[in-house]
Amino acid sequence: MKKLLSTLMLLVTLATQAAEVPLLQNAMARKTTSLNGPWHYIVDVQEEGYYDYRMNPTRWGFFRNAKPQRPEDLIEYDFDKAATMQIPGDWNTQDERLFFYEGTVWFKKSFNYGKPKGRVLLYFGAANYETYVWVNGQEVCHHIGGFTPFNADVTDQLREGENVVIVKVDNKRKAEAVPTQIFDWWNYGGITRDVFLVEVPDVYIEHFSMKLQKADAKAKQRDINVSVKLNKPIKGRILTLKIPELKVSLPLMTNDEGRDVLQVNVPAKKLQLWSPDNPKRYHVELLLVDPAGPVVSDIVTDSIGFRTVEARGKQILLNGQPIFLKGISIHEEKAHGGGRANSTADAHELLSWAKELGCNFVRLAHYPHNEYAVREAERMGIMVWSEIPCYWTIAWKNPGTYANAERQLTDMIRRDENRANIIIWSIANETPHSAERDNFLSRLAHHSRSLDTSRLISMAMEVTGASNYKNRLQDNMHQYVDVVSFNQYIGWYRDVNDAPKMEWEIPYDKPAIVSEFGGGAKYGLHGEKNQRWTEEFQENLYIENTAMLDKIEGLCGTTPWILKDFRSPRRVLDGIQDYYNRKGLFSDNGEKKKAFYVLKQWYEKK
Ligand code: GCB
Repeated sequence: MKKLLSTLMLLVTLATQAAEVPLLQNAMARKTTSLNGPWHYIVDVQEEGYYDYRMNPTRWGFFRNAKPQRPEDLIEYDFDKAATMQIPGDWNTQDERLFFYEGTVWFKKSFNYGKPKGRVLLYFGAANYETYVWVNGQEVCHHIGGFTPFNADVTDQLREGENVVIVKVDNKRKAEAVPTQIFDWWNYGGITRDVFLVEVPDVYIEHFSMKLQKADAKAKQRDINVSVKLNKPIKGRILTLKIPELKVSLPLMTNDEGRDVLQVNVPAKKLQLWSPDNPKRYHVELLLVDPAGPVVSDIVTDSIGFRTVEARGKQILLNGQPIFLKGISIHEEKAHGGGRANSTADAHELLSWAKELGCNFVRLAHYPHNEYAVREAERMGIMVWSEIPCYWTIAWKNPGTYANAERQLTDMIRRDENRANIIIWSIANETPHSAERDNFLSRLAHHSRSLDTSRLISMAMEVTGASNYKNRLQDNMHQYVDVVSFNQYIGWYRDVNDAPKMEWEIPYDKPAIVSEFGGGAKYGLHGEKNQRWTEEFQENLYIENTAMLDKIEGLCGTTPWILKDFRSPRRVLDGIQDYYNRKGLFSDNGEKKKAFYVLKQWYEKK
């Protein structure tokens, strides 16, 4: 009897339990209902709404439910009387009390919804860092990681008419988190990217990828590998792939895992390849046919570019041709002032500055940027290095930390797998050497390759100097990456007069990227070239560094640090930094510093 009761209870829970489901790729291209706009919020420093006064999670955590079970729960809070902030958006720049805040904020959004035909997923572009979501009082997901999307199936929780979503977001820094406690950027909290509902049929296309196979220049035919996955392991479902401009229309049929693969052959002459000079993308449609009749039950469309990228010896080849990556590093911060960037317009402004600088490449540091930014870069012909926040001193020995990093890597790849402009997945930045770190990062490199072999793997390493002026790049991780990249700060954390004497040895037959160099300057501050913080100091640092880089054998690209001054709590120098890292070539208000022109001229010659 007891067993029966507990089984029944389990069934009841399962029937109503919503959960995070695998990421829906290209969710924006489907039927969506935006939940962006004003959300009520309550700042909850001691997490009163989640724990009781003994720090036990409360069963009825009263903030969880907009219509609490017990009326007395309403006594000490009222979302509807609380202020609102714009979502998407960080809380730090929307409420001055929250500028430095790290902790929990509760959000509430009410909305009307009609009866959906199929399933409904609640999709978050990102929320930093740990998020719990309740729909009409029921928990629908718990997500960790501040820069990747997640979605939950909320079909059974939605009702016709008024609905309520409650979200708890906590951006406390933690030793075992990814990133860990110390990092050089602002810990913007909140629901920082779009939120929307997506309607999908019961059986839908969860994910598909299209990748151009490498071929030699004389090949008459080019092959595109297509792979499709449904949300359910259903065998025998028919799909049609169409690329109208190439007159491609081909069938696929799922296996018992709900997957299929296909090779599309296109005459080489007909296929325009994506490149910075010609960022060609093709309209692609993938249709799922209803088994009951010739009706399309699901459709996904996208604009997809085709290119190859490979490392050969010390060169990087794009579409078979050697290319120098004229790059710049970028943080995901709005072009004017601070705050998280989260729209195509934000991305366009930053990327236009990069173009003006003569860039064909950007390092989107130090975490996956929003999808609009990657897509806008693709449209503008800018190649991308995309990375996960395994930054500095991660808890290498902690299995949970590894699982977290792997999950972020997976979701970054899954979201952007069809973006031709992403040529590098980066797995880490400036990580101190140890056996545990090598184990952690090599597993990540293997994982990345198991998901995607159509891109290069790299990570920003550190150079270990062999003697005072002789620098040797020595890192066990060289064997797991395709491109060896390293950061160096000659002229900033070391005397600029050392630059001409520096020798660089990269003892690996792999392409090398200098993934950071630079120094700080306060826009408008002028003086001698040896006077720190002046524009002239930074200008001279760029002159000396670019001359030094010209002597590095096998250098195939660089992403100086950084496009624009960005907020960082580590940068406390009054009157100069004022909580901004000042290494930007643009000020935080978009004014160009003198060093901008040095780099621009250098890139013109590359
Ligand atoms: C680095 C880090 C970067 C910092 C930069 C700096 O090496 O990778 O995140 O912001 O140095 O300004 O010190």
